[in-house]
Amino acid sequence: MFFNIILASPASGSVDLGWNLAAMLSIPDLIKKKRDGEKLSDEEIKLFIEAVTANTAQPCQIGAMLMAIYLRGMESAEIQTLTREMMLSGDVMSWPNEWKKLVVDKHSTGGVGDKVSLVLAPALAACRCKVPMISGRGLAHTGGTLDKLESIPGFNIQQTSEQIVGILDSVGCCIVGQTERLVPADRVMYAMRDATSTVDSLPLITGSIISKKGAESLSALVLDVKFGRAALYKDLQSARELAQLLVDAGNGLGIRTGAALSQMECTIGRCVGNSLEVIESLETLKGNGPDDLMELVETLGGMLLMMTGLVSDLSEGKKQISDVVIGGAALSKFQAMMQAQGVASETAASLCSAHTDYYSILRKSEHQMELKASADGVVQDIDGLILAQVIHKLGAGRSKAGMPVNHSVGAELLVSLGQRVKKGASWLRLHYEDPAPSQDQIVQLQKALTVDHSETTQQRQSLVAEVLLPQ
Ligand code: IUR
Repeated sequence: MFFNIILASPASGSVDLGWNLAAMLSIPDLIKKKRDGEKLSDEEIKLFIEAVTANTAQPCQIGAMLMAIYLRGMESAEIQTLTREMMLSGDVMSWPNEWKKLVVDKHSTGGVGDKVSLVLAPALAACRCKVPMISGRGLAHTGGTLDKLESIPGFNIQQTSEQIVGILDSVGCCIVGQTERLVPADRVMYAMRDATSTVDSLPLITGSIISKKGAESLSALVLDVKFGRAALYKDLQSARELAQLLVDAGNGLGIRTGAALSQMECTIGRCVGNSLEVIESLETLKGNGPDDLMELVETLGGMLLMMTGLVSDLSEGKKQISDVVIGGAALSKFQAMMQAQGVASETAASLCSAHTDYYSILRKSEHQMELKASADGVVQDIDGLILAQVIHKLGAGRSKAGMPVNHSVGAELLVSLGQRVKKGASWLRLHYEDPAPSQDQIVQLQKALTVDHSETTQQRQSLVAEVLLPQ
């Protein structure tokens, strides 16, 4: 089966802005207007995004406008227009009619040990959804889904639009990198945000994230907005504010959009690091997943099933997702997706078999080291930010775009929150190569574990604090 994929709506064509506006407005005028705290009109935002895309705006002008937006903010109508114009700066995908209600995706604002996509995409495909998941690489201390998948030999994250349609038709899900032609305005603006200290601007984050989801022509989108010490936003209130903006912008583009606010203090699951997270994802797809990871997968998946109308309430949606994971249907989809994205069929089959020797396929680090608990007691806290920062420096992450990562570097938690431990018991297995961890890094890691002398063990807290669903 072959489909017409792209509805090209590039911004390169000339746009009729009306003679008076086009004649009167220049980029410095627009910058001045925003600099002085005024609202930009739809035409003015369109003009600016077109100039960014066509490369007619100078880098200093783009930087100045980004800073003006950062300092002055944008009203909800401006954010809506910014998002739409960014989306229209490149290709917008289109899907066969019969998929119209079923095309879904998820976006997370970045976590530690966040391997949700690897389980969620095939689980949704097993529930009849079409999931063209466009993912990213690691940012700062947070890992990237594409880096994780590339630890599987042969996995090709670069697929053309035609190939994406083919994989969705035959398998139902794919996890790929952004293509060159999708939202080119974001590519320019994102790089400049990094260089101008304007990354953490709510309107710019919203435009960047939702424009890319809009270009996927989704029917439904769920956002996993994290809060806590290892998240972009540290407190629930600011995460809620971002979530509401993202939900409004998504719904404004006609995508049924919901959000979950989830805690990001420790790690999601027990493993952090690329190959280790692939192993934990495969174990989850074989029914042996940690409770916190399953909770996120079920909640985000259940919300999407509800938003597509495939189920009528959230609990039914969560149950369907849980059933396809526990029953193995999601694992079969993951195997088929690996094969469709370039992994040899024997490799994909072996990774998905019941008793896999994972390290016969995935690279194991040359060295492992176990860290020991320094006191008897109950595990009260494990600081996910410290774990992420140390393994990032040991090579699991990159300090500059384009640098390679060491897929074998990572950490495995050997204890859970609320568990009783004995002094001297191993609590963390560190996987490393070159560089080896310094004494200072070991001291840092030891500070990540808090054990106290209370007698009682505590129940695991739910990760999902709140859910926002469209009306
Ligand atoms: N991811 C994006 O796609 N855009 C952003 O602005 C951020 C993360 I922050």
